[in-house]
Amino acid sequence: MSQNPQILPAVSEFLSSPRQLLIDGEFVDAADGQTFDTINPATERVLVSVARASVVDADRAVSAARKAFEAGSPWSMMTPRERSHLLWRIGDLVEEHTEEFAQLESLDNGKSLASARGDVGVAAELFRYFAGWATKIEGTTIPMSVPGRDFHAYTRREAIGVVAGIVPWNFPLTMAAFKVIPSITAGNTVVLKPAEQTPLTALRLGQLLLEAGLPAGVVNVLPGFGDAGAALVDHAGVDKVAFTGSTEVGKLIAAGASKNLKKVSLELGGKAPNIIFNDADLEAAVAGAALAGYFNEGQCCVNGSRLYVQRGVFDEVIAGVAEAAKAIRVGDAFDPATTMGPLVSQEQHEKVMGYVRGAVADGATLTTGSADRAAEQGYFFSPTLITDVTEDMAVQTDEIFGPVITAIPFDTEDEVVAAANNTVYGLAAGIWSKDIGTAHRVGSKLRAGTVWLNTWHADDVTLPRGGFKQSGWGRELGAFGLDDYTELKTVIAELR
Ligand code: TXE
Repeated sequence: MSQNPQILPAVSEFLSSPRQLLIDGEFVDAADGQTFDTINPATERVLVSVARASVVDADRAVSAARKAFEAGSPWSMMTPRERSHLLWRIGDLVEEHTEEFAQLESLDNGKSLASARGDVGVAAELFRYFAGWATKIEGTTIPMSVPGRDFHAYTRREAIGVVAGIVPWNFPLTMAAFKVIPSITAGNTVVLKPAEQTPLTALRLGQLLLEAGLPAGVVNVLPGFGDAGAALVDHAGVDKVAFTGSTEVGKLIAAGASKNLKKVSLELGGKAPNIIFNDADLEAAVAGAALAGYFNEGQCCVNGSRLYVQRGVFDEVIAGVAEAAKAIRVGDAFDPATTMGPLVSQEQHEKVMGYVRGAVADGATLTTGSADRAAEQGYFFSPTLITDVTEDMAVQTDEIFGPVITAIPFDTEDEVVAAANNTVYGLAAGIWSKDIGTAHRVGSKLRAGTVWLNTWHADDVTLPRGGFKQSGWGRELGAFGLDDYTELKTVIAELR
C-alpha cells in the first residue's frame, strides 16, 4: 500500500507562525490586530491564525494599489513585453511549488491532493496563457466619413485601474488566479480578498508574486470576512469589482458597486441540468453524470446537480450512478486512495445535510448516500443520489453545493428543455445523445453559459465561462475575459 505523502518542510514552516495581510509589498498585521483561525475541515482543528482585514486595512490596500497604478510608477512604466515575461516567470514559479500549493490547499479546503495538484496546474497555465495576451491587447483603426475633412480615428484598450477581486473557497488558488492574472495582464492593480475559509494559498501566491519581481502594491492580499469584501465594494478608489461567490452576495455587490458605478463582473451560483437521452452512450453518460455531480465534493458552480434521464434508460442510469457514487472513496486528502475529501466547513456540511434531510421529509428517496455525516470527525459527506424528486422541492431548486444529485425521468425533448430551463440560474448544462442533431438542437435551447455535449467538466483556459440569468455578469478567461479588465478609448485626430 502506498504511503501518505509527508507534509513538506515549507508547508510546516508556512503554518508555524500567524499569517499576515499583504499590503504594498509587505506582510503586515491588521490595523486593529484582529485575527481569525483557518480550520482543517478533515480534522476540525485550527491550521493557523490569520490576520483579519477590516475597513481600515481595505483602505490601506486600495491606497497602495492606487499608488502602484499611478502614471510614473514602476508598474505603469513596465512594457507589455516585460509584463508578459513576468507573468510567464510567475507561472513557472507556481509550477515549481506545485506540491507545496497542493498540500496547503488540501489542508485548508479538504480536497484530495490529486485534485489540488490539478488546480495548481490550471493556475500555472493561466499565467502562461495570459502572458501571451499581454503583448496583444490591441485597438483598431476606424474610418470616418466627414466630407472635406481628414481624420485618423483609432481605439486603445487601457487598464481600468484598481480591481477588487473577491473570491470563494471551492478553488481558492485557481479563483485567486482568475482575478489576479487578467487584471495584471491588462496593467491593472489588485486588492484580492480570499474567502475566510481558505486564505492560505492566496497568501502564498502573494509571496511568490513578490519573489518573481512584481512591484509592491500591484497585488495586495486581504484575508478577511464579508465586511472586508464590502469595504472594497464601497471604496471610491476601486474601479472594478470581480466577484465569484453566491448569487445572494453577488446581488449585494452589484447594488453596492452601483453607488459609484464601478465596473462589475460576477460569477455566481448554478444548478446545472444534465440530460441523458435514451440513445446516449450509457457507459460514458453514467460516468459523466457521476463526475458532473460529485467533482470537487460537489462544491463547484458548474456541477450537474439536476439529472434528467429519458424514461427508457432511467433505471439503468440510476443504478450506474449509484454504483459510481459507492465507488468514490471518501477520506483524508493526503491518502492517495481518496477521491473525495470533506466539505469545506461546518456551515457547508450542515447546509448540505439539511437539504438532504428536507428532501427525505418531503417524500424523496435516498437511492444512495446519506443525510448524515460520514465520519465522527471532519466534515465528510457521502456522495448522494436522490430520486422521487419533484420540481418544487428545495433540493431541486436551490444550489446545494455538495455531492448531491437529484434525478427525474422525462419522456419528450420539449418537456426536458422546459424543466432544464426552469431555474433562476444559467451557468452550465449538459446533454448526452449519440444523435448529433438532438445534442446541438437541445444545446441551443438551454439557457446556460456553458453547454457540454457528451462530456462534462472538459475545459481549457482559452474558453470563456460565465452565466446567463442570475448566474452572473460577464465572462472570464479566453480573449473575452480580458475585455472585462480594460476600458475602450476612442481617439479622433484631425489631420490638418
Ligand atoms: O459564499 P459567499 P459562501 C454558493 C454556494 C454556497 C453559498 C454560500 O451555494 O453554499 O454560495 O457560500 C465574500 N460583500 N457559492 O457563504 O458569502 C466572502 O468573504 C463583499 C457558489 O461562502 O458569496 C467570500 O470571500 N464580499 C460560488 C466571497 O464573498 C462578501 C462559490 C464568497 O462568499 C460579502 C462559493 C459582502 N457583503 C459559494 N459577503 C461559485 N459561484 O462558485 C461575503 N463576501
